[in-house]
Amino acid sequence: MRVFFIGFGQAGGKLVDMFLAQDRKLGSTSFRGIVINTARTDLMGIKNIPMEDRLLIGQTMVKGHGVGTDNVTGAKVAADEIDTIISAIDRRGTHDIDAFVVCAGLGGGTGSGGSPVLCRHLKRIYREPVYAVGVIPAPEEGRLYSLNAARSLSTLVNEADNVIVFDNSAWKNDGESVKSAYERLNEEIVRRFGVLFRAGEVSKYGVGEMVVDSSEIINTLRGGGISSVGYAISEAIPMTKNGGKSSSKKDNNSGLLSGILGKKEKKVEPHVDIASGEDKSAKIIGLVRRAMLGRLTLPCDYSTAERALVLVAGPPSELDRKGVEKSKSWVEENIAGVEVRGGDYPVDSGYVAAVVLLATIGDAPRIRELMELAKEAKEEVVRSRERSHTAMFEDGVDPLFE
Ligand SMILES: Nc1nc2c(ncn2[C@@H]2O[C@H](COP(=O)(O)OP(=O)(O)OP(=O)(O)O)[C@@H](O)[C@H]2O)c(=O)[nH]1
Ligand SMILES: [Mg+2]
Repeated sequence: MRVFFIGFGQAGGKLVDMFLAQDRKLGSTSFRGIVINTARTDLMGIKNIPMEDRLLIGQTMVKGHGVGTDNVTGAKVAADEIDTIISAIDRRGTHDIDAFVVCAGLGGGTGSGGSPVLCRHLKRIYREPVYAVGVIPAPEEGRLYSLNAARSLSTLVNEADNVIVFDNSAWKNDGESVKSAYERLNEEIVRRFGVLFRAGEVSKYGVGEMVVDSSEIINTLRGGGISSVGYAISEAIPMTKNGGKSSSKKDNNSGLLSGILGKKEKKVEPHVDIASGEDKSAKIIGLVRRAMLGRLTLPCDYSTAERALVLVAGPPSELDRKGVEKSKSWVEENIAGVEVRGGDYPVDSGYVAAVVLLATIGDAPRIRELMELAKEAKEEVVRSRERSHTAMFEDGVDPLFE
């Protein structure tokens, strides 16, 4: 899929920076993008995006210093400067893209407030679907972050065609602070979504036997709401004497796709056993199960997913049609809906990986928690308004007639 990424705020900007770095490393042109922020210094920290594609907004209001976790200001700045944002997107070129993906941390101010506004305008202006990749904060980041995320998310699900969520709290290790884990978390995000969004793009290592077209990703995400992604990777594939693993020809592109699946490609000793069809198939089914039952980007009850997409990436010699078909049936038996799409994606790697996109999920504990928190906060505001209203009446002042 050809994706136009927009990184909004600091987390969003860093993610898009990494998506584009990955694309460059692979020698691919599937991804392009711009980054937007209200903080000048954060934009300066971006490494892989040319200056003209880094947009500083809100200068008259916050003078390049960021909106300081105030997502109402974040939304206002985005709305006021939407024409500038759209011009920057058009300048980068949109005619050949399949989808927009807006990335943001939903707990702060700029990306949290700005991304729903941007999604609404993108949908109004372009025909391509608009997805959001939203990072939700860990509870330890504080109540304000959670409230911002709850508010942003409830708007975003109405404005974007689908919101794929990554939960920081599910991914940081015990004893590790969220901040110190950013780099690692971002790698996890970019690895999963990089493989997913890249599906259907023809690589020089061939077209899959069962190609996943971008329309299948789009149809999987069509139900809207919130989605989550699972991922699992195999052990290193033993190389066969006659080159059972993908060739390691030395040319300009050699190894460009290596590393895409996430493990350091290591040299494997030549091995005479060639995995039989049965073995390959069993391996694929095992990986897909691990992807779906293991840690998801947003921990959720997978049995409530309406649709799913199963993607198996690896060297062509390891991709097995029967394995993919059986995995799809297994996923179909385990989710609420019956629409399970899938296929393979040949890459030059010494590993096989499975990505499972669980789309339009019905229940996720952390989302429920965020929504309850937002509801409580709203009730508190109403109660405190009522209290001050009563107090004013007691003083003999009716604010309506003041
Ligand atoms: N996974 C991950 N989360 C991040 C990263 N940077 C920030 N966050 C989270 O994203 C949320 C929003 O933070 P930022 O992106 O810094 O906020 P912003 O959009 O720049 O907004 P302001 O700084 O308030 O103007 C918080 O919950 C952070 O924990 C990152 O690099 N990776
Ligand atoms: Mg910021």
